[in-house]
Amino acid sequence: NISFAWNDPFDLDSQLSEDERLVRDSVRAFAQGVLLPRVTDDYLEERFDREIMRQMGALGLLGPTIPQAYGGGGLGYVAYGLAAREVERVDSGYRSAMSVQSSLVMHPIFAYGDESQRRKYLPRLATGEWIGCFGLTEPEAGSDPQGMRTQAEKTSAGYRLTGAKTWITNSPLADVFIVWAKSLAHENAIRGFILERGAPGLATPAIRQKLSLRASATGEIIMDGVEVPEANLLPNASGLKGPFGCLNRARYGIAWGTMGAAEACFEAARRYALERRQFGRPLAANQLIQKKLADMETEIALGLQAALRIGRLFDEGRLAPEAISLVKRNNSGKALDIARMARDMHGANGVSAAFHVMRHLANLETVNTYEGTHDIHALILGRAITGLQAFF
Ligand code: TGC
Ligand code: FAD
Repeated sequence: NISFAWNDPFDLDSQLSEDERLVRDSVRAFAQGVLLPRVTDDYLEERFDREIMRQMGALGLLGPTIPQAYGGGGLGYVAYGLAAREVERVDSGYRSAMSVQSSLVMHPIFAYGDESQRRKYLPRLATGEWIGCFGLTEPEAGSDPQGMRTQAEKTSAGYRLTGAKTWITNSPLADVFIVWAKSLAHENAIRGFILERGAPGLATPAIRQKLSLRASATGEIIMDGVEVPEANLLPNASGLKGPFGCLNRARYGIAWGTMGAAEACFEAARRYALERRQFGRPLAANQLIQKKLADMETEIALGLQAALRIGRLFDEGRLAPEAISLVKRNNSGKALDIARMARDMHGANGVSAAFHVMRHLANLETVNTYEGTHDIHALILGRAITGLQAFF
């Protein structure tokens, strides 16, 4: 008799290697033991504690796919995805901090930087001693980063950067800034620069009163003629494919992470429906409730299989960016639907921070928007399907 596991219907577990299971289990223990007990306070107080980065660093969660020679974990993309799933099971904001550091800061330094940049920045980013951020979005350029206004002018010693980035994860506490700017000396091509806190003309005001991702710090990067030495230009990337190469990795992590948040909501809704009684029986005994649980389980099972599949393709070097768009878009949207359903099934308790589901719901609104909105990924896929550009 073949048994069915409601929380692992396709036996994902057996599709993982021993090492991958080990990563999953150790990150789960950290997330449940260290992050979960503090998340409600962090969220309500709109706080991100840099100690969390050191703890993640100690566990090998920062730069897990970067070679060990630079302080990274030397792991594959499936292991990275499993870690994102476990961290986001607790909160999308904590996963954001990890994704930005790993995919959007360490990756470009590793992939586009020279050896001295790698040696200088990667080890301290890997331990969490330094925190990094990634500045692409601007007040007038979100979905269309080609429209950015930030400019780099050539000087005798390097470049002078002027412009503003906004909605930047980690910026208020970052030590290291990967900033993308149009470089006049390179025919106005988009180039990446490494900035450091303390540079004259650099300011990082926090964006307050977010109703989403409150356990993650978000801010601006204001550059008023910031001098950047030549040695801090990323030499090996030019054009939008530089930042997009980083986004591919972060979007991939989101494909897994959102399923962690969805699983947390599904499991909370199941537990609540079994415990809560109305009309003389558990909520879970009602057909409408069971259908919602079945829908949630189905989308999570399919979403996890898709995430695993693109992870394997990534590790084999065969993953097209459009496939990442497909799964980032689907899993973010489905996780948002699942969180909304779970909130509803908790009745009034669902709006309380103590039950976690509304926090996930509010977070997933951001996740559905950043790293390319749900509709922008539809347009990326639409272009791949039809060969026709529908952005403009
Ligand atoms: P397009 O003409 O499509 O491409 C320009 C150049 O880039 C190349 N390229 C890619 N390369 C690698 N990976 C990808 N995914 C790539 N997509 C495009 C492309 O081949 C081309 O290269 P070349 O050599 O010909 O120059 O550019 P477009 O301007 O038409 O792009 C349109 C669009 C909408 C697809 C793109 O702009 C887009 O994806 N917009 C969304 C913007 C976005 O995702 N922003 C994210 C900001 S960072 C963030 O949100 C972090 S949140 C972090 C957290 O807290 O977790
Ligand atoms: P817009 O581009 O103005 O889009 C608004 C709406 O219009 C969306 O629904 C969009 O889908 C739609 N739309 C836009 N263009 C089209 C079109 N051609 N056709 C049809 N519909 C269209 N950015 C960074 O660079 N680094 C970060 O670390 C970072 N962290 C973030 C953290 C948080 C909490 C948030 C909320 C955002 C963060 N972002 C970051 C910014 C994020 O990437 C952008 O918000 C996102 O790319 C969308 O840009 P926008 O907000 O300007 O929306």
